[in-house]
Amino acid sequence: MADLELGNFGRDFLWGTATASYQIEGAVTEGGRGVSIWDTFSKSPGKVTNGDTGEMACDHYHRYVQDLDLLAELGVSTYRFSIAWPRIQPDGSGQPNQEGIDFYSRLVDGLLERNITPVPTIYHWDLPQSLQDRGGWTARDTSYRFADYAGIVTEALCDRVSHWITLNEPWCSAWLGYAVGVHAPGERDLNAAVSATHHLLLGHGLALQKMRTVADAQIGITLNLSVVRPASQDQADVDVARMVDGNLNRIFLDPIFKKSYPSDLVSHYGGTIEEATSDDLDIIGQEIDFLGVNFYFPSIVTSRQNIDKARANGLYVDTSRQPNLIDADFDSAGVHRMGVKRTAMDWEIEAGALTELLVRIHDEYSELPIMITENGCASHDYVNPSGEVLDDDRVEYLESHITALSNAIDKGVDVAGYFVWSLLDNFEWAYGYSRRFGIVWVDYETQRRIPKKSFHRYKEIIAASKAR
Ligand code: IFM
Repeated sequence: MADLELGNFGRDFLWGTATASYQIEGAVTEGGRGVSIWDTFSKSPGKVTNGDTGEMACDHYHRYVQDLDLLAELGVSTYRFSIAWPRIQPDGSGQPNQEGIDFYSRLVDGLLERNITPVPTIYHWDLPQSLQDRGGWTARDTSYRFADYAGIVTEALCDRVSHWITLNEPWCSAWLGYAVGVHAPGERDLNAAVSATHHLLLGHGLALQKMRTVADAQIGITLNLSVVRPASQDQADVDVARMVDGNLNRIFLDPIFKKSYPSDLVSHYGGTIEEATSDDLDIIGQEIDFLGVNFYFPSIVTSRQNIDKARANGLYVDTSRQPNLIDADFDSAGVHRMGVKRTAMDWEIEAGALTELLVRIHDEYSELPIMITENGCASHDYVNPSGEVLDDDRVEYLESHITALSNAIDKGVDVAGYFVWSLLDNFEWAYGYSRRFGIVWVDYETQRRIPKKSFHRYKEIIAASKAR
């Protein structure tokens, strides 16, 4: 394997991996944990491939010591995990459940004993069901409940935790959860998604306020962002790409960095966004210490009226499924370029898009440090007769994206860390266990872990970077 050019990564660069509570912990009825929206959703027939649920997942709740040892063997300097809200407040409010706090406290101690910096995400989608029963993220009250919960976990762990992430990918919570309906709670209502977007952002801001009074720490938010390109220079395609970009990127970046919602989206959506007061926007736009970016793939979109033209231009447009609510609203469709490799999620691979995205954030929004809090790919992995998982395509994916990061640093972007998604194969939401993102194979029958080739390659990269 060729050596990567790692000269751009400083000595204190944070090399890590990431996971999330519902995707790995299992033990959903243990330790006083309450019910989350993902427990409910995954048990509803037809929502998750093969009827999979997170009930057992990787059994990390019981096997976390073994998983911490894997991290130590990998040589990471940091680990991003998430805290399950229903373990801390089973019903989403009130007194904390000590057993839940103790679990994360043990996890943090175990990381520190291995010289690994813990980076907890406070919310990675497991909303207590009781709060969903009162409207979930469409209810303003949920933002205040979230801030209380964030205050509780910060107070409990701030003596040992220096880096925090408030929310993971609020776009997915709001738009996949309340508009497209493929994530919990499974609603299909554009207005609900708009309202959830604002309340998630408000919750982030209120949590920041509370956390600042408790801890002197580095606090950020993680967004799933991408470059959105029109399939052609036809005005209809350009207009559609602008709206899709607004829905994915600007609707979060503008309030966080400019204390306003983009005017085109305000006039398109109206509703809760239109009513957002300047007080709300001041809360949302408070200073953060770093921006977390999750990057997987670039997006290329066409106006539906141009689908035939896109096909004639050699692009692939899948029209076998009904357009989801977002596509229907913008009259858009996603396209694929022929000859561009795709992952097992059907996501196009283009590492250069990561450089482009980071330079855009730097030029248009902020020069704050950026952490790539997730990047990785699902592959068609298997254990070969020698007991190995030779995931060469994942190795290639990771190498090319690390190179893309180095290129972004060359162009002046302050990149502070990189977290591979994911340490372990795990519960991939609506896809259940049918998609594997881990650099460690998990045999779900036996819970045996097998480090894949990508684990060994990432270990080499980290060691080489640290040795410079
Ligand atoms: O598994 C998810 C993760 O929970 C959030 N970001 C994207 C990953 C891959 O789909």
